[in-house]
Amino acid sequence: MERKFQNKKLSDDDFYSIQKEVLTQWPTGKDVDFKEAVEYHKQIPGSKNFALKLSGTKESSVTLTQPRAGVALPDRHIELLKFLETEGEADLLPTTIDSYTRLNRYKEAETGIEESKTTGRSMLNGFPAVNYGVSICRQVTSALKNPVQVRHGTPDARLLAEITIAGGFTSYEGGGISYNIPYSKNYSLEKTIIDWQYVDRLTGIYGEAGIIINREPFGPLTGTLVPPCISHAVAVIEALLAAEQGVKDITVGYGQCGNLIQDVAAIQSLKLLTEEYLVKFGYQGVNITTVFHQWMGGFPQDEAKAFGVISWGASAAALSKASKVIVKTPHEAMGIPTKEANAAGLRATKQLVTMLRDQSLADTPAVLEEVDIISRETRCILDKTAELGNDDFAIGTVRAFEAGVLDIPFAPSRYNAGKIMPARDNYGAIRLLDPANIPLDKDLKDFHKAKLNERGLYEKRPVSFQMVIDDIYSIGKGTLVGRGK
Ligand code: 8ZB
Repeated sequence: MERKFQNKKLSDDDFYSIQKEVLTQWPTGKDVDFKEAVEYHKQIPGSKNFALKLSGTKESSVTLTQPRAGVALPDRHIELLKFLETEGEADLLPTTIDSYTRLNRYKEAETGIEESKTTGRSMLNGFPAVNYGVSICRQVTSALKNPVQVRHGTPDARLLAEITIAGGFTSYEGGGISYNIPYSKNYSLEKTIIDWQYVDRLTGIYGEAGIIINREPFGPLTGTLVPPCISHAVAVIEALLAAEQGVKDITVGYGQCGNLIQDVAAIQSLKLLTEEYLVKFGYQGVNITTVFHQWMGGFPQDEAKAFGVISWGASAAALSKASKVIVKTPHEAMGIPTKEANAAGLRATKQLVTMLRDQSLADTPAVLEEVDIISRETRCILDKTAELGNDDFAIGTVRAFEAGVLDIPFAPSRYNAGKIMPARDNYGAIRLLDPANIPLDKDLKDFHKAKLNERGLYEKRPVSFQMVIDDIYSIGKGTLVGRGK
């Protein structure tokens, strides 16, 4: 079966013929029964539905907290999530999937499970949901009070989606761009877009059966000096691709840059731009919420300093009025956190999002100015992408990456140009030192140049790649702008 590569809703024939193949990729696939899964979801209380809980934030204006967490064995995993719910006061829960599963290497995941049983500690860096199958996933999701989301980084996430959604998860992270370009070297973009069309269509089919499943493109991309316009363009495109497949509830994301004005403006513009482009391309009735990721770059080793970084992220998340915040832990520089460290990061964050709930920076002139800048930049990229694809965003995206019109900094993929150079301006906002082929208008290019020149003058050194290097390591060393020696 050869389907044309385009941004078009999968036909039932296409979907079900792919499904046959997907569900035989690993033995647990045969336990997926869509009709039975819909009945199962119908008895899950609304308080445990991800989309419903997120939408509740629209009235309350409090940003919900969510950790990352996943271990190899189901009992331990449930214990961990319960701990984060009670001791960490987490509003939303994750299940972070292990790296073997993310690469569809289920045999090795099986070995990891066995080794975890014999050693008594987790030998996988997440929960291998495919190996466990539908009924163990249901043990996890039913053991908790709050909604649970699958968080991973899987280029081909079709079987994982089938199993976990049937397993009672009500939200699924990822997308054909955001789980490819930042994560893989050789995975074709066309292939990952096709495979994520399947995941989105599956979500759409659940929706048509009355079960609303939240979808979340991965906002931070490489987490390394990503200018908001780039991550926004990817988020909007993935929202458009999802909407075409019938997805009705989408959370668009953004990773903290560190400059408060830019961060608040980024979340505001992200929501507005997503809604603008959905309407512009004919998608009605899609509910949009936002997620703010606490600092995704290098962290200080010192736990007290790490709490400083976490709390600044919590503050920016709260002041931006993001619907939810993904929380880091004081063990970030070391690796996978203990459950205690994870809960501590959550509680520090909870303190700030509740303390700051009544403050807003929405109408601050500097924020409004930055909203305007980010929106204009993002539209330049999106409109060029649409043009390259004759208004088809699947085709346009592949062409835009080929042309460097979409270019993600520091991504390993050979499908990414890797030509742009981001750096902080004198106030720590992320700008483009070299926009390469990002199609910004001349006045926007001049704006970036002026911002970098201002920093160069202040630091009495030329604007150069050395600034980029200094900025990558700065937060770990206690500053935001890497001022050099
Ligand atoms: C792209 C996301 C990276 C972040 C955290 C890392 C890092 C990964 C787990 C986890 C808790 C896990 N992360 N796997 N945190 N439990 N199994 O995701 O530390 O912050």
